[in-house]
Amino acid sequence: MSRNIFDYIIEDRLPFFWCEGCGNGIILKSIAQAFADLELDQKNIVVVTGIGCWGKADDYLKTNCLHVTHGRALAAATGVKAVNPKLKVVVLMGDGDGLTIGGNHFIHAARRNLDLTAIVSNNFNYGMTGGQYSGTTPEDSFTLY
Ligand SMILES: Cc1ncc(C[n+]2csc(CCOP(=O)(O)OP(=O)(O)O)c2C)c(N)n1
Repeated sequence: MSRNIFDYIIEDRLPFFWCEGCGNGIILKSIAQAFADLELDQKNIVVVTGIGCWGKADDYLKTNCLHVTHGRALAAATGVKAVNPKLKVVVLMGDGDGLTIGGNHFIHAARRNLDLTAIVSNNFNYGMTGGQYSGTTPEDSFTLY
């Protein structure tokens, strides 16, 4: 059966709430396209999100979703995968979420190597709270904060 992005994205919720020029919508569309290409059943996908602009991605998805505390998405996803390894567990994190406040969980998730799919939307700053520096902000650069 051929699938398309609207098997995974809730069309009624469009447009996305992200700001004009933000790449998050393009990333989410690409993820939905990947789900379609792999012909994944929505029931077998669990998308785990943290907090932040990118953490809102689950608002638009028809898959199972788990929206958890800032920096802890990989920890929650580890629990989901440990209980049911057959699930396709996809973890969506901002750079602040995944690599800064969540930096330790990132290291331990890599060490455990449980076959989670971790996707970091790296906008090089803490977007939702106004542009504070994150762990990926390039040295000597300025954000709008
Ligand atoms: C424990 C905790 N600390 C701080 C916050 C405040 N907070 C909410 S979103 C956010 C920044 C998110 O930035 P990032 O993860 O890079 O995602 P983006 O918004 O850029 O997509 C912060 C610091 C929070 N919600 N919880």
